[in-house]
Amino acid sequence: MGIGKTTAIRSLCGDLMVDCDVPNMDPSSCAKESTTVGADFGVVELDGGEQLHIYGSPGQDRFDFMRGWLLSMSIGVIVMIDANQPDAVQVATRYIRTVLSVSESMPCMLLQARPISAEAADRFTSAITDILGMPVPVIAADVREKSQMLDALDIFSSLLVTI
Ligand SMILES: Nc1nc2c(ncn2[C@@H]2O[C@H](COP(=O)(O)OP(=O)(O)O)[C@@H](O)[C@H]2O)c(=O)[nH]1
Ligand SMILES: [Mg+2]
Repeated sequence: MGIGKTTAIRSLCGDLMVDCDVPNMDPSSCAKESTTVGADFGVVELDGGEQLHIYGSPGQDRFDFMRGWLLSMSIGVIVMIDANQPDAVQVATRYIRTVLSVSESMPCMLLQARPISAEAADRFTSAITDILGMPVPVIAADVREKSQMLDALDIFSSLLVTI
């Protein structure tokens, strides 16, 4: 909660998005006024007239069923993470394993959504690669900045065309 899913989709899609935010009733877990309780949804118009549909799945365990449903119809997944958090490696690998359990060939990318030092970013990426036994693309972006999110989406799109 609070990593920036809704902000990221709003940056990318502007008015072409629907958010599912409601007041946060669990301020002890996260001091945030609102939280996502459904799948945020937005549309990005791609060059060439195609559309990319983006869904933001809530992260909390009680929304496992929704993640499963969204994954079943996804062509790729971006896992957003704050790599400064002490449990970031465990959390990220758990989400990636969930994605790969649905489809071993699902394009998957990690998005570092909070500023992090180059050393910490390297440590994070190495730890993920060691645990999963495979490299996972990791990029950093400020979700509030449209241009950075478009660059991130560009890199992600290049993973999609390899499937
Ligand atoms: N200070 C700071 N705030 C950020 C950064 N990235 C995102 N935010 C803020 O974090 C909050 C994320 O909220 P939201 O998008 O609703 O998160 P969600 O629960 O994952 O949908 C927003 O208020 C963003 O403006 C960052 O790099 N620095
Ligand atoms: Mg949200």
